[in-house]
Amino acid sequence: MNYYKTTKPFLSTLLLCALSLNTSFSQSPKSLKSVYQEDFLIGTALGVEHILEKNEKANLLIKREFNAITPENIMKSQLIHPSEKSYNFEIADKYVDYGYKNKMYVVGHTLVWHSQLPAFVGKIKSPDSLRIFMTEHINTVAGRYAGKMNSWDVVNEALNEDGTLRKSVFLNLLGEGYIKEAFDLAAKADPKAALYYNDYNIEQPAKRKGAIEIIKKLQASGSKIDGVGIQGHWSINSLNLKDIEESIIAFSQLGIKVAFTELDLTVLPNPWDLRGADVNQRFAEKPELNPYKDALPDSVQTTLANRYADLFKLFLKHRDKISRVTFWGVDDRHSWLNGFPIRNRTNYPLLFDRELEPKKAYQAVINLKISK
Ligand code: 9MR
Repeated sequence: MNYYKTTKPFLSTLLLCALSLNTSFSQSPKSLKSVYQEDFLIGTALGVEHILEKNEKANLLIKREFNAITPENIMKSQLIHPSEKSYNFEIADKYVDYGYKNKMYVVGHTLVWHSQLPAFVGKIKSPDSLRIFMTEHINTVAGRYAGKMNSWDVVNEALNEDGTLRKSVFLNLLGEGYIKEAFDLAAKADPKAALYYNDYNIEQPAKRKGAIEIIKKLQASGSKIDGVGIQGHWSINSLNLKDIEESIIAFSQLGIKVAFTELDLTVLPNPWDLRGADVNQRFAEKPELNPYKDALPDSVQTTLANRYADLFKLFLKHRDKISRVTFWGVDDRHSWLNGFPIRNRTNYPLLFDRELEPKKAYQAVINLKISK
């Protein structure tokens, strides 16, 4: 007797049952990238372990759920350009190959950022030397991946909270024209990549105004800018949908795309009303500030799911203006929010848990598309 013939109907029925239940990740027929296919790209930030495909479960998850990737750290100048004449392209090359091989939208992060600079830049005191660094850096890094990189975060976090320009080494030595210089260098080094200005809290009115000024000045001077990245490091307790919606509209009225480039929602208390992602802000560890050390209570799990559903409803409403929504990490274990702004906490900001299983928030985001 033919085993395949006799067992096939039974197996198909079993499979159909499993698919219709749709409760477990391994059986789920849907994925984030497939349900949002007509709306916008769905991305994730990759660490070295993901790029090197160290964990098979994570690797399968990334390939199944996401169609865009951002390197969480390895393209920052401190790592990719550690000393004046030396570059470290090993992992960055693998990152770009990973995206290319898996037909993903590949983002470069980031060319000009005041943070995570190589030590030698800290010693630079003259505008000429800094200009040489910035020019060589952009030419070499963006030039190397030209034609393979879909998009670059050209300038990252150039603004203060009040919308004025941050007094970074770039502003101090080169003046505000450094932003235009950076965009023009990037456009020349990689004419095909979409060029973005990326920052946190720019959905908030004062900082948004600063971002709009940057974008308008670039446009008025004939520079290429294709989009703005609202990072999206937010909290389940203070998500401001009104600010976010007004920003999507205001930025897209400038004729550019809006991306949510580093989305995560902290569930932990922030008694100092700290918002955003200034990596220099750190606070002391205290047990009461780490309330979900062992597990996340169901009620908070539900709040997280509801907040993600609220956000994605808004994103869908403005799908014509949004190019991409990228989560800042693959799963809760991987998230930078376990160590910021207080070290050694247990946070739960993403859609996949520490075992790489989908959370209620994942299902909430998927359901927005399949329950219609
Ligand atoms: O998630 C990143 C973390 O691992 C790094 O230690 C940190 C400093 O380089 O940067 C984090 O990513 C930041 C991103 O590059 C820019 N926006 C804020 C992000 C969170 O700090």
